Amino acid sequence: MDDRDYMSVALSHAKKGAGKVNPNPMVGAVIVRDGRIIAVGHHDHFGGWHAERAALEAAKRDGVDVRGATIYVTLEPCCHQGKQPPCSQALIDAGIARVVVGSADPNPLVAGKGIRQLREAGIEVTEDVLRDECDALNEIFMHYIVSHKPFVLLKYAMTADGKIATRTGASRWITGEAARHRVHEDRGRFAAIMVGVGTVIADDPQLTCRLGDGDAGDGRETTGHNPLRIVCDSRLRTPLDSALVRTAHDVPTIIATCVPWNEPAAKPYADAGCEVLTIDADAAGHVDVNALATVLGSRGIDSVIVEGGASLAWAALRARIVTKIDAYVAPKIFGGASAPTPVGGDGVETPADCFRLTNTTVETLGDDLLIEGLVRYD
Ligand code: AOF
Ligand code: ZN
Repeated sequence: MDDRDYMSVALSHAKKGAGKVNPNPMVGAVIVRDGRIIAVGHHDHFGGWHAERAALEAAKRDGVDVRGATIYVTLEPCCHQGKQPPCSQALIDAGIARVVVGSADPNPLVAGKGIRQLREAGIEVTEDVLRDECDALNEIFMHYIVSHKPFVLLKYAMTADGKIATRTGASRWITGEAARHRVHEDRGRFAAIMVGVGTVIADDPQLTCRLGDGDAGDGRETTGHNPLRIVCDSRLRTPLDSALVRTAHDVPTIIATCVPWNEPAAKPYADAGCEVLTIDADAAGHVDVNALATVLGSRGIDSVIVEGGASLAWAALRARIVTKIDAYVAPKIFGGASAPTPVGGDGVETPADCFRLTNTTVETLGDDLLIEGLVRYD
């Protein structure tokens, strides 16, 4: 086992915090001495012990001595007093001899100071081990901690001829099991999921995280962390008997609307357990999604999946709030001049006006393809 192998173990522990630590990062730690892993830890939930502390406590519990040992941490140890005491000091006090770090922490309260403090105390520090993997795991944290705006993932599933439904509006299912499993995994790690009211009316989705075999919207037990559900509904057209409203007492649900929250029309939604969040209208009279993203960010919502439909996708792109796009492509053709496509609105005028993706990757999931890319605004 070399440094990369131990960091890889630390990464696997970090992932246990998925969906529970937001808006904090997922962090894992592994303590090694004489080529043996003597303790492991991870940041388990928001406000809980940091990974380093969890590993040190595990060692203490098992009666193992960590003096002179090496610790592998997926993120630079913090050096500030937050909800938890600084990890850098804890490592110094514990007599750790070497610290191996994956990602640098862009949090302005840390940003290199954690590592400097360790070095000043005479601890050997190795940086950037599996840096790309560690950075990728915390793409949400890295974005949110500096921008204070949620990381927005625009996700859609379409046929090879670019349709998200048939001409009759039927869309279940376009992609197969493996692709749908990935979508539910994302729902488990993102803080919120957003749809337009048109999607609620057309599909009556549940928008919960169901990591079972398939999800037919059949009310099967949910598993995993359910994201906060948000409907962009400028005029309060969400059906009161929709699955979202009916389950709002169990799964947090926001209706973002231009209707004032204290209007009589808003009351039945509030009575059903929804939060009616009034947001100014944009130029087209819809909920201003940029203003909405700012409000969500200020509430600690670090990540949102935009899951349909076409007008919301366009509004989010035009407002420049989309960070990343996940385009699932199924090897099928629906055809139909009126069958809907993923991004609606007015669209751009010339090819040169397009939204471009960078850092693109293509993955095969069962019979389907997943094309991923970051949106470049310039
Ligand atoms: C670490 N190890 O496991 C985590 C770190 O409010 P607090 O005390 O939980 O601090 C949160 C900040 O600490 C967070 O923004 C990030 O910079 C860092 N998270 N650091 O050394 C950990 N979760
Ligand atoms: Zn810490």
